Amino acid sequence: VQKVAAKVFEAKKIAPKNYWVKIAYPEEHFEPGNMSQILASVAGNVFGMKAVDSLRLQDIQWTKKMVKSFPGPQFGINGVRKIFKEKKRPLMLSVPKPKVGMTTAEHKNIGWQIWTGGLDLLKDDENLTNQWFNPFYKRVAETLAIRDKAEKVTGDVKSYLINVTAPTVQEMEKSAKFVAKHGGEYVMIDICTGGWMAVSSLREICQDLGLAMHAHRAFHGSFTRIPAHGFSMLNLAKTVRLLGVDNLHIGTAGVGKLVGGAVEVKNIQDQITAETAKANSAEHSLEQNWYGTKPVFPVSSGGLHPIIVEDVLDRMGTNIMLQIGGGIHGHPKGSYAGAKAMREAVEAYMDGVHVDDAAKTSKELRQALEYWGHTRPR
Ligand code: RUB
Ligand code: CA
Repeated sequence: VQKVAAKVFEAKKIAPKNYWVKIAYPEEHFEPGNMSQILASVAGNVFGMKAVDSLRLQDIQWTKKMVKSFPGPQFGINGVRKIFKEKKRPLMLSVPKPKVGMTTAEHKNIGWQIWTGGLDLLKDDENLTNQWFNPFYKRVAETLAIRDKAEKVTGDVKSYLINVTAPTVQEMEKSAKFVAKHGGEYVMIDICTGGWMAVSSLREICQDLGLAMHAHRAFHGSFTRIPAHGFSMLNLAKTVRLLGVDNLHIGTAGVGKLVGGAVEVKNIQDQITAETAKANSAEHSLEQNWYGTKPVFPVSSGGLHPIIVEDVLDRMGTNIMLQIGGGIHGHPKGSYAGAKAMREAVEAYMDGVHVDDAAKTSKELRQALEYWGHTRPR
């Protein structure tokens, strides 16, 4: 018992009943490679104790042995860039909107428009899995067939982030195998509602099938968002880097519609991409040596449109993925024009051209500028 007990080694009082506390655990406390066991321990019952009014787990500094007990991403940023033969610019993805309710024919038609309009990836949304109006197997087979055509027409690599989140791991495995059999390169999983065991299991399945993994974080706001309570987004990001997802949504650094300001999001970006991430006192995060774990591709998404893409790239740099849903399909001339506008906004940024100037020579970008201006969502 003594051997596996935890120790408080620092407690800083910041208000009468308010402390920042650091706690060390011996490695023997844990089952290496079992995230569900580890988090049941360090982020478990303590959150429900009557004696605790509120509690925030801000960061976990993982030891070498623990880091090495997880696979980390199979592809990482460079591996994903290799798939697309694209070394520099942000990769671009789009979720069809409305996100549920379209038939398979409608859904794949949106795919065709955004691929031929210049985007790299079509993406399922978090709550589209296997519903009657757009069943999984039909959607995968038909959409990947259209994808192949879009590749022929454009001469570029195109892919599809297919949501394999399922009721059981067995079902998820069946889905992933079907994706691989039909020539897909990617699957997507809802990491929070799916759970750590599902993410770990899918990582193993993807290793066997050679598929990359996209992580959607819907539900995270229920435990990350209140500053004085819960499990931070930083923790979530580090957890899934260990588990081995290749892409993760981390926010728009304050530009888009969802929570996560510039300081927080930049710190998370650093933590999921660095070889050794520095401590950040403003964010109360610790140094983390990743011992060779591959970096995760940060995905910026939520309430973006082509005209404000440059604001995101100014804040996060160009080594990211950009997802735009409503800001493409809501373009006054439709999804194809929206995709063109987004592609042109990104190309302009890469050439150092301001989006307002680029709009003078691009019809689709001009229409986007007239429609949205530089407005950011609340
Ligand atoms: C984006 C969307 C995604 C969110 C997820 O659509 O629906 O689910 O971005 O949030 P749109 P996050 O581009 O129309 O806003 O990326 O913060 O995890
Ligand atoms: Ca969504």
